[in-house]
Amino acid sequence: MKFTVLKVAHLPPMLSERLHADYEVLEGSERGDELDAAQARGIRALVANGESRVRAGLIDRLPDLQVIIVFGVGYDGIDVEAARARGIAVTHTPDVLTEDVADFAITLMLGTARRLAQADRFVREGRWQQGPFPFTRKVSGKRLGIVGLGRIGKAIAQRAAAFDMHISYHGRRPLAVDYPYYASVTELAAAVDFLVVAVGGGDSTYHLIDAAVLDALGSTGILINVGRGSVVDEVALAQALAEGRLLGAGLDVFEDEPRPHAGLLDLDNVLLAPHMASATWDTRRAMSDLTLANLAAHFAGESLPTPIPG
Ligand code: A2R
Repeated sequence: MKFTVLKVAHLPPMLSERLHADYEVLEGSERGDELDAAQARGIRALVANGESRVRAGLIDRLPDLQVIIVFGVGYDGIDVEAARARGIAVTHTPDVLTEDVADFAITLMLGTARRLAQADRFVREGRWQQGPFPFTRKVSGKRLGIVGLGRIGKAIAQRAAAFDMHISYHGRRPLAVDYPYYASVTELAAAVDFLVVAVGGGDSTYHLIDAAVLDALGSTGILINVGRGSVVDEVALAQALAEGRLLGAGLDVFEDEPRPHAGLLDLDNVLLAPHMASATWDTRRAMSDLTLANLAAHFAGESLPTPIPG
C-alpha cells in the first residue's frame, strides 16, 4: 500500500519523480480548498518547501496528517504551533545546504562590492571602448558583521576569514566564539563595512534590518541578505539605496517572492538573485535525499533524521 502525501510546493523533478514513485501524491494549494473531505482524509504527510505557507486552516482540513516535511532549512511559513497542538511532526533539511548558502553570500558580497553585474553589462554594451570601468570597493581586510551566527553564519565567517576580514556578529545571545559580539544590530551595523543577514524568518526577526540599521551601515556600507526577505524592510532599503544613504546591497531573498519591491528593480547599486543560494545540483540532490529520508523514516516508525528543533 502506498501512503498518501500532499505536495503543496514546486519541487525539483529529481524529488517529485521519486515522491510519485514511492507514494500516492496529491497536488494541492497552500489553502487546500480544492480538496474535498474524502480526499483530505487519508493524507498522512504534507511536503512543502522553505517558502511554503502552511497555516492552521490547511492543517485543520487534514484530519489524518502526521508529519510536515519541509524541503529547505527555513520553516517560518509553517504554523508550527498548530502542528504541535495536533502532535504533527515537522522536519526540514539543515546542514546539507550550509556550504552553498555561505558560498553564495560570499559571491554576493564580492559581486556587489566589485560591481560584477554592472561590469558584465559594461563590456557587452561596448562601453569599454569609451574608457575604463569606474573603480570599485575592496573586500579583503574589511569589517564584516554577521547577523545570525548559526550554521550558515559560521560557514560565512570561515570563508571571510580567508579574505582576512574582521568578523563580528549579532544574535540573541553571545556564543563561545572569538568574534566580537554585539547585542544591538544597529551598533553592529555602525561598526562594519559589510553586513550579512543569515537569520531565518518569523516574528522575532521581522524587519530586524530597518531604516535605522541601514543608516548605521551608512553610505559606504553594503548589505547582503541570504536569510529571509522578511528580515529586511525592503521599502526602507530601496529608499536608502536610491538616496545614496547605503552604498549597495546583494539580495537572494525578498519579502514577497518572486516579486522584489519595484523600487529595487531600477537601482544600479543592488545585485538581485532569484533565491538560488542552495540551488546547485549537488545540494538540491542532498536536500531531496534528506526530504525522502525523513518521509521514509516517519512511515517506518523510525526516529526522524532532521526534525525542527524544540
Ligand atoms: O539567537 P540565536 O543564538 O538562536 O542564534 C540564531 C540566530 N537568530 C537570531 N538572531 C537575532 N535575532 C533573532 N530573533 C534570531 N533568531 C535566530 O540565527 C542562529 O545563530 C541563527 C540561525 O542559525 P541556524 O538555526 O543554525 O540556521 P541556519 O542553518 O544557519 O539557517 C539560517 C537561515 C534559515 O532559517 C533560512 O531562512 C536561511 O538561513 O537559509
